[in-house]
Amino acid sequence: PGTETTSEGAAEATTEVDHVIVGAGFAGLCAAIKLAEDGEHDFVVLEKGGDVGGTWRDNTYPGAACDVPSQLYSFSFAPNPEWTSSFSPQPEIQAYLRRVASESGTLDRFRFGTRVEDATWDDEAARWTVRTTRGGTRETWSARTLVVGAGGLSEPKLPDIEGIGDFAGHLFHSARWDHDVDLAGKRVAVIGTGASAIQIVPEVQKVAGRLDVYQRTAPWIIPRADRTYSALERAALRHVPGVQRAYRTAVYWARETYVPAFTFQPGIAFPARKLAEANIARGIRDPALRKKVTPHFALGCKRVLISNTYYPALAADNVDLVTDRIARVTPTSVVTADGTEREVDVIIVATGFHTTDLPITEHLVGRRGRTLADRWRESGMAAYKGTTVPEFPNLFMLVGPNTGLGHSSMVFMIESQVQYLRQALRTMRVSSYAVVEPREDVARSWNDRLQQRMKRTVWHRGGCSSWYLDEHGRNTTLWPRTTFGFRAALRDFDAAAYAVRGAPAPLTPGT
Ligand code: N01
Repeated sequence: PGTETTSEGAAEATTEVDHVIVGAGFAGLCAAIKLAEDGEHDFVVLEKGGDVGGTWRDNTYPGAACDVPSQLYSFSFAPNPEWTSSFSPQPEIQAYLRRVASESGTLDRFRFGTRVEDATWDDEAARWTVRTTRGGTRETWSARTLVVGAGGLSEPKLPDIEGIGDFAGHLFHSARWDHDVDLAGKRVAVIGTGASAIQIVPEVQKVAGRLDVYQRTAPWIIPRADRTYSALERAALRHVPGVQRAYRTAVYWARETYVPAFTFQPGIAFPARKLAEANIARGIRDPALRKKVTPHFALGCKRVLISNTYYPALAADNVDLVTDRIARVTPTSVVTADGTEREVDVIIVATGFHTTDLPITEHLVGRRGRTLADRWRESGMAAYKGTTVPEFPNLFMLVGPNTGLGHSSMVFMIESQVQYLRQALRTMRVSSYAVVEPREDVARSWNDRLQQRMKRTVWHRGGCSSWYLDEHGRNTTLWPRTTFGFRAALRDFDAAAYAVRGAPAPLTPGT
């Protein structure tokens, strides 16, 4: 795509395109498909991995599956009659994304194996300069708009534990599973008890000789209402018009009822708490172990997890749930604060992701010459409508600040943001704007209102710490209202909230 130009004195060619999209997960793929649909064909998708899929390409751990119902976890414009169960396993989601990408006819604009080194706004040219490396080759792209769909849960966070770097056995993060390591009969440690760990533990328990699960905070876990679709159901989903949409709509509205229950009136979460307590009682007989896994914070404060197999796995003979703090790791063992040393062959760190300190923001340089990370270090992670940021013209962040969900599908949020992007591009085209940048005052009041609302939520008041909160205790990751509220807010591009600029004056010949 684009035009290749080599500017005088520049070391490498610059390819000009209208739009650069970063990332080929749900977000980047959605943006690519919708831009192409609007006739905006001059774009490139830069993806550091070798395939589409994002988080669903990277998280290949045993047991990986979605905890959002399948019918909701797909694009509204690309329903999937192939789902085999109500909660899809990772390979099905990855296959779905591959199919959607290949049928979209946009794959020729995807550059795999391409890492974005930095992206810098050139205010005079009103363009982003995006520098990349692909293998040993450097490439530079110049684009009017930059769409960042690099994911909010994509950069693994390793625990800061003394000696962990010296461990001589195998150690890997849940999102970078090492399939070459055979766990059969091994002594394995899993650090963490979040959404990833509770899917991993039952699978590892089946094969490991011994498994130590290191729990810092017990999570709330309700039963997983999963079931395989019957042949009749699958046939109906595939062939009877409207059935799939009816399933989707039913799940969607059921999920929206969680918003007031879990976020604003924790008391209403009482039945869910009872369900979670019954889940513990059903899975574990030993009163001491039951006590260890019973959480001490309001349900909903951290992500509510779903599993039918985690508690029975913890109760198995070859598993130990360790609640003492990890003091250090030696080349052969994990040592806890009480002085106990447990020898292990493999350590699996299921310790989550960089969420409020997204690494890509260190490499996005805005109009004032500072990085987005620097801006956010000063003001906290914040964007206007979760998508655009003052000082960073023509930048659209998909899955940006305060767009995460605890209750429903991120695909819905992504589609809402892509709708906003499309409307922005239409407005720019019709009104001949070269630059749109959200106004500081408008962005501030959007975020002030959001944070005011946040104070009433269980995420602030539920007595837990979680990746939802930044170091100042502000929730800068989740959306505190209904998803249809978000969609309504992003339906149209509100140009009045933006400082806009026309096309740059053509350069005087000879300059
Ligand atoms: O990560 P997490 P995750 N020493 O951050 C513990 C999505 N997701 O990968 O609770 C010891 O939730 C930490 O302890 P604590 C979903 O949105 C979805 O599991 O902080 N322990 C916690 O137990 C999810 O929320 C799906 O005290 C340490 C765990 O590690 C998000 O991804 C599946 C530690 C980290 O939990 C992240 O989930 C998987 C340390 N130094 C993920 N540092 C599905 O759709 C951290 N921990 C199914």
